[in-house]
Amino acid sequence: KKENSNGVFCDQKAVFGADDGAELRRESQITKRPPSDLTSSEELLQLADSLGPLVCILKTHVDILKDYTADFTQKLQALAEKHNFLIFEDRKFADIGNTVKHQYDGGVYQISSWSHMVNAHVVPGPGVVQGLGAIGKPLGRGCLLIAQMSSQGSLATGEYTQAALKMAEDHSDFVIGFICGSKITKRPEFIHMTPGVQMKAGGDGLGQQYTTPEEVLCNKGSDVIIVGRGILEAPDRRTAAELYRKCGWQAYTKRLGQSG
Ligand code: UP6
Repeated sequence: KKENSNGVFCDQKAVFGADDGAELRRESQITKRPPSDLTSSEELLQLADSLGPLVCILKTHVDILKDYTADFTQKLQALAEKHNFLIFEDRKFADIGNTVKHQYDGGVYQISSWSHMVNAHVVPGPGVVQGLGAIGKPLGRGCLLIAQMSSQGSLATGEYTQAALKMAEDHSDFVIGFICGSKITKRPEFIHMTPGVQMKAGGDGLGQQYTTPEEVLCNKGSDVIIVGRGILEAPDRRTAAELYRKCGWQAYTKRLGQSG
């Protein structure tokens, strides 16, 4: 188990950590690196190899790759093995059970064959989890339910979030946790993973809202931070990933200290 098992992800992107974000912010003011959307398989594989030792999970959006081939997922699996991280395809399934079964298992990407975990919206009702589970359970895969979203004006709040929790409890043989902004249940079998994380709170002009690792892991009680552009747009992605990893771990252990 890695030190950062509470920690930082990649989003076709990557993961990092530091004592505080000041150094990174200073650097990014000096070096204006053009943002990369990581639509190249080769670049993503290079990033996975470089940041693999620093992340517990690598989150992908396979459908934005412009040059996807089945070879890519084989190489990604080999890197996951080499660096001991899990693969999470952020597909956000949201259809009836029968359709998501096909989307998960078939098509061009055959996601169930290489991604250790996927996620789903709960808006269709329990059929979405049952459909995904029919494919994923025999393969030992896991599913995260989207209980809350980081974007401004999200409708996934209140009763909707509670319905996601209930759906998870009813399908705990396949649902392993939540995408959420804060801890929504004390049940230890569910993991909480939070996107919308950067060293400085703010937004991206398209509705994304950022919170800091300290706030997410220490104050909001989440277990894992999901970091995309905080790493991808940094002047040095490895340094940034290490910064997030370290900050995340410190915030997590601080919370454990407080609760213990
Ligand atoms: N994501 C969110 N918010 C959610 C759910 N998922 O941002 O509520 C995903 C996005 C993106 C990543 O699809 O892949 O997390 C966040 O990237 P960023 O750090 O570059 O904003």
